[in-house]
Amino acid sequence: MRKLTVLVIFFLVAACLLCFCPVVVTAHYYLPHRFVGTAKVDGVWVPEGTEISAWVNGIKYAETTTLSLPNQQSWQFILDVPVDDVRTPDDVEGAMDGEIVVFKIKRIADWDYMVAHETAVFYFNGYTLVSLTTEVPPPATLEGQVHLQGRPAPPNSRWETPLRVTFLPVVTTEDVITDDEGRFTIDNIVPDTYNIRVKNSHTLSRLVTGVVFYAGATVVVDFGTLPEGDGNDDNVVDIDDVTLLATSFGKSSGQPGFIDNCDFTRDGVVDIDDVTLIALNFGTFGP
Ligand SMILES: [Ca+2]
Ligand SMILES: [Ca+2]
Ligand SMILES: [Ca+2]
Repeated sequence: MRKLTVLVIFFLVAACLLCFCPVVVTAHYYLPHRFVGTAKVDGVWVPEGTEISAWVNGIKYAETTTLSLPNQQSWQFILDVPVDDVRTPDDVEGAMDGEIVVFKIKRIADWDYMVAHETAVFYFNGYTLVSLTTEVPPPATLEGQVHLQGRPAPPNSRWETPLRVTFLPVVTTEDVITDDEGRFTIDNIVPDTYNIRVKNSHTLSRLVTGVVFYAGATVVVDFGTLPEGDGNDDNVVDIDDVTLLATSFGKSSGQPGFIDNCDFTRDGVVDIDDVTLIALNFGTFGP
């Protein structure tokens, strides 16, 4: 009888261990690793709200924004990087032991990621203190070129044209004036890849996509010919532009009723040459 009791207790204990041990081990194994740290750009602590992220094998696993740093001894951010679930070999839910964690710092003002010099080795559970540092990359330069209709061959002062240059997808705009050959320069561009649109107030726009600006480099972009005739500046050449031009037809600069934005040829008079340009581009629109 006593033997039986001992056996029953033994089996009960064994059953309990079998039931609970895997759960305990599993729960422990899948705890993320916590990175606690500070970040400096060009030797200066990053401001509150700076985005910090943790990447493994090119995948972002954690992201946060920095807190203010009341004193320079404390931490600014916490990143919890998840661990991969070994029970799902076809899916990657996080990092594996021994993999390298790369940290990126994203400045709010200019939307670019900067890779920190420091990396860390991932292991499940636990935490690691990191002090991230990086430098702002040197800016890039755009040397742009547009071609214009209805002017004498360049160089000519009638090629000096105001342009609005828009960098996408995050919209920033620059207003420039081309030289007498339709060229312009924009400095201090944050290195990144952009779609760039140029427009003059009486032409359709032109768009060049996927322009890559490397740090410190100058990129030359020819935007092609800007089609004239958009007198009302809505990026379409249509009947509204014809109507607008008609009210100004035959008028010269300085005369009542002269509409400067309908003088597409920039010769100081709205006449048949401007009508010819509307006719040339009628029914088209800009990107
Ligand atoms: Ca997995
Ligand atoms: Ca128009
Ligand atoms: Ca004209």
